[in-house]
Amino acid sequence: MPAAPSSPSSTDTHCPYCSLQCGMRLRPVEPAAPGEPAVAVEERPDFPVNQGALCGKGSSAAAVLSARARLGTPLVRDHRTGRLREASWPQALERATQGLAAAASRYGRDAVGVFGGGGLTNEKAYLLGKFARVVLRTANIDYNGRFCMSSAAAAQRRAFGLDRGLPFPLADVSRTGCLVLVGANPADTMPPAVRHLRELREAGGRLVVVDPRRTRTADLADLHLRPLPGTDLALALGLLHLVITEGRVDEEFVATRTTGYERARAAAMAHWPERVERLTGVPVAHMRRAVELFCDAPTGMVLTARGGEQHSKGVDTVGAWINLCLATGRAGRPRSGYGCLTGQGNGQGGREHGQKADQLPGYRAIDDPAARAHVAGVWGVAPDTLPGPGRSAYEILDGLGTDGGVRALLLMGSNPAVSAPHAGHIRERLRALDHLVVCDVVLSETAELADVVLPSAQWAEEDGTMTNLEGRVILRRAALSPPDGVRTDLAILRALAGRLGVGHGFPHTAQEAFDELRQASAGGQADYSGITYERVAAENGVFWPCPATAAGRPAHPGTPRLFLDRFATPDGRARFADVSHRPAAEEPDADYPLRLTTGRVLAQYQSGAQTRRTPALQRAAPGPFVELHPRLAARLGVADGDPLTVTSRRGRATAPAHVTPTIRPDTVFMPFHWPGAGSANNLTNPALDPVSRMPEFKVCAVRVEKTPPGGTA
Ligand SMILES: Nc1nc2c(c(=O)[nH]1)N[C@H]1C(S)=C(S)[C@@H](COP(=O)(O)OP(=O)(O)OC[C@H]3O[C@@H](n4cnc5c(=O)[nH]c(N)nc54)[C@H](O)[C@@H]3O)O[C@H]1N2
Ligand SMILES: Nc1nc2c(c(=O)[nH]1)N[C@H]1C(S)=C(S)[C@@H](COP(=O)(O)OP(=O)(O)OC[C@H]3O[C@@H](n4cnc5c(=O)[nH]c(N)nc54)[C@H](O)[C@@H]3O)O[C@H]1N2
Ligand code: SF4
Ligand SMILES: [Mo]
Repeated sequence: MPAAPSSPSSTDTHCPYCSLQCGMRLRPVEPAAPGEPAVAVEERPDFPVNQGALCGKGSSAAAVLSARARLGTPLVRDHRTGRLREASWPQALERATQGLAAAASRYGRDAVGVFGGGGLTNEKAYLLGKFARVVLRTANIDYNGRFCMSSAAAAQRRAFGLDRGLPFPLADVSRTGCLVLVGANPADTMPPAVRHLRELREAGGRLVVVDPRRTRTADLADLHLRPLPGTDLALALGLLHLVITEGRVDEEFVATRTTGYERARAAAMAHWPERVERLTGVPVAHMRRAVELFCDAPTGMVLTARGGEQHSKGVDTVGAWINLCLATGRAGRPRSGYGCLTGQGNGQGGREHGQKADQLPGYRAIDDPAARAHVAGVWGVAPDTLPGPGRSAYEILDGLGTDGGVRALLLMGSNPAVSAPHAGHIRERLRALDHLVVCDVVLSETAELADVVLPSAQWAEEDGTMTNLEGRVILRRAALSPPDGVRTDLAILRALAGRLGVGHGFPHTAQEAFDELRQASAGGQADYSGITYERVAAENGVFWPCPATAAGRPAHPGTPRLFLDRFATPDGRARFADVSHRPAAEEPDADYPLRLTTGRVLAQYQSGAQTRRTPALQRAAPGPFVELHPRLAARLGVADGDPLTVTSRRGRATAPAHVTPTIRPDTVFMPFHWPGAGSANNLTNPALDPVSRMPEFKVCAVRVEKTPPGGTA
């Protein structure tokens, strides 16, 4: 679809926040006051994912560009006072590189770590990975995407041989027969996507929502299943059991396009409906109804998000939902399939191009000799100088400042002091570092702990590509120049590399970085070599894989839909997962009798670093709360608004009660967007999935008490 014409002075670009990467237009305006942004956000109806619609975060995104909200100069920690003070760029860069180099020479190269973010552009993620492997030569680089869709990625890889959030454009969702949303609340987390759900319903399609809470998304559904947090694996097995016993297996699809069915079938047979009802709390009648809706429809999709994935069994849980799709032939066919709603703006591209501990650009495995040789060739280094796989995000954070752990950390695009599980412990670990360098646009809670803070330019001030939840590579264009005193992340990496003795290979422009990334990705699974800035702009995004073609040949069109002919496994068949129910890492007991689950609210984004600085959003969602059912509230003698203390084995959080019948009586919910006393991550359990290393954000055991006047319970 051609891009709609924009007025000569306005810039077509995309939202700085979530993985929809909604199209928007930035129009130059006279700043309302000195230091206020010189652009206004406007609709851009030609972008097919959001068709002009924006949520409140997108429409208020210009606020974070204002001088009031953000960092305007580098900061270094003063040895005498212990406080951060303003510094010049040369001073700050010198201090930053000295600290990194000192740790490497004292403890070895792997004692220097890099922690990235899924909000960074492809170009930044690529150069951050290159910086770690070529300049620091450390194995220990990982990113916050590990906390996001790593379980779905691992499960998709296991089943399909490839992982791309959605294997089809988001708009296909409105044309399927029955959509099952597992642990996803797009009405709050991706509001413009709701139009596709509405279109689905208008076209006669069915919607099933699986969530322990009756969310605004569940309100749109034909059927709402409310499992106990942490029991989706059992639920999916129970549904497969019914599919089998009711004779609804697509035998022909199973025989011709899959492997491993027999074991999956045996596991499902051990999860009979009554057993699953006991484990999940979902009545057998509701399970039967779900199977009826899913199998009676001619086509079907299952999409998972963090509710089903952020578990110490997240990979197996997603595997069980994929099994359901495979057994019913709802995969690798038009209007059918499994997909993951990725979360951050570039959660997808961020891992494809080298921020993940075990991956090189192009979605290549870092322990594959051919992959190493290819990427080393592009980087002009010997393959054996490239480090091997490093530790995962939580494991890096957990080991900070310890023997054998990371002693100096470069952090770009994440705020783990608020967003990591067991965050009280992680804040201690961050403080125990010899040296912490944070590149951010604001003084985040993590930047407050740093030795050096480098102020970065942001989305509207620089070019760069992002890969949205559909695997569509889109282009953000600079609409403004960065304020004085602020540098782009690309310029920061180039300066750090230069001071650490690598004076080349860190380009000046994002487009040069992208052209190198294309070469590095060529021949890999996530092949971007045929994608150019010009094409992305002209075609409203290009879906990977998109290999370059020989001169004179037509360009590759990109791949909006995957797996229609074959899956990306060596034999072309999808693999059933051999999975069985297991309990959460921490189940309730007499001391901690309730389940806590955590998630998001509409008006705040992640650790809140940006949205808490946006006045309209902060007014809409000013602070944390504890959602609990009226029956539980009555049992605890709690009224709406009463101050509550929530305690887990790891810590305590205090926040007002929000009494609502939309939650299960055995479960409480807290959003995680705020630091301080009400921070949900004071409580969460860092138990990791054995394959994806995803922490169990979505379930731990807690006690809830009314906070007595003047103190904690
Ligand atoms: N407003 C807003 N939007 C965002 C973000 C944000 O911070 N704020 N972040 C972005 C990012 S990075 C991400 S990853 C996405 C996340 O998007 P979502 O996954 O939609 O968001 P969550 O609120 O984390 O979780 C979704 C639902 O999972 C449910 N849930 C909790 N435990 C369980 C369980 O055990 N099983 C099941 N089935 N469901 C459970 C919760 O009740 C919640 O309604 O949102 C993106 N969009
Ligand atoms: N309890 C609980 N905890 C969770 C979750 C949950 O569901 N429950 N969800 C997890 C998930 S899915 C995620 S994705 C994580 C996210 O949690 P975080 O990784 O903390 O994500 P953000 O808050 O978006 O942090 C991004 C930081 O980068 C900065 N930034 C933005 N743009 C740029 C840029 O271009 N350059 C630089 N240098 N900095 C930039 C922002 O100001 C901000 O400080 O939280 C996880 N934590
Ligand atoms: S849904 Fe996501 S991408 Fe779209 S405007 Fe809101 S935050 Fe931005
Ligand atoms: Mo996320």
